[in-house]
Amino acid sequence: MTTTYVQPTEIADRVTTEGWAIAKNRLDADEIHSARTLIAAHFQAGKGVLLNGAKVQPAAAHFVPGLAWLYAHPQIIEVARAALGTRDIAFTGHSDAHQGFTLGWHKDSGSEALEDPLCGYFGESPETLFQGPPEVVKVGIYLQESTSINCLRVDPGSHLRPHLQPVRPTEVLMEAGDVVVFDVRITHAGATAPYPDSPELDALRERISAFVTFGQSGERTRHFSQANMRRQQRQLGLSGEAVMTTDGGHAALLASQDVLVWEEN
Ligand SMILES: O=C(O)CCC(=O)C(=O)O
Repeated sequence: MTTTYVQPTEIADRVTTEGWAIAKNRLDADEIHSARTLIAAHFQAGKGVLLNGAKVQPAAAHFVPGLAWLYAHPQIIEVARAALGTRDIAFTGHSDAHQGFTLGWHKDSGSEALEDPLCGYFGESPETLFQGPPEVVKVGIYLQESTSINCLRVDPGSHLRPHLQPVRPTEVLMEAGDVVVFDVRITHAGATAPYPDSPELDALRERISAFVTFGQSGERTRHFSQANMRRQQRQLGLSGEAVMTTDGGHAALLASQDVLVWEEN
């Protein structure tokens, strides 16, 4: 299945029905270069955590020096607002940076398949969670061209069903500078790890991406945000206070664009 692009005005419709959409040309070449350089330098310095051989920085807006702007970029906020169909949005506190990351099919809402009957971060039953338009969306910023080897995969429509078995696996093929926005309930997967000495491994090691999650301001998003922040803190081995006192500057940038910042409340 091939990837299709949508106009900005179609983003809300597409995310509501299919669970995901691509927004073209949101970052310029200098911004992509800066973000790649800052994330690569951070991991090169031995920072972040190792996850299945990949380098991961949870709460990257706080912890990757100089990168806060990316998570509060006006174009990223515009895409989140378009997907959520409202200006009244909140930053959930989730911001990741990845290098060399691979991950199988999963949902960012948590799921029954992860032995969580209340579907993870929302604390709701599947009967209520997998209904209705998106309330929490993740923006994926891939800092290189996305190809069949290194791309995100999504299962369109799976934000409205609890099970994890993909029905229509679809490659998300993008240019650097495009961003993808998806409902956190959608079933998705990262790049697939090839066999040990595959020539594709080099491309995967150079795969650098960033993710940030916003929701409609409201109780469901707040619940997601609190549970998700607890997970980030566990990954970091930090207490809540330690995360909140490290200020990357993103909170001020977000607040200046009228985005609510839960972690400050
Ligand atoms: O690496 C990717 O393309 C996907 C990452 C992902 O699925 C996640 O962070 O939840």
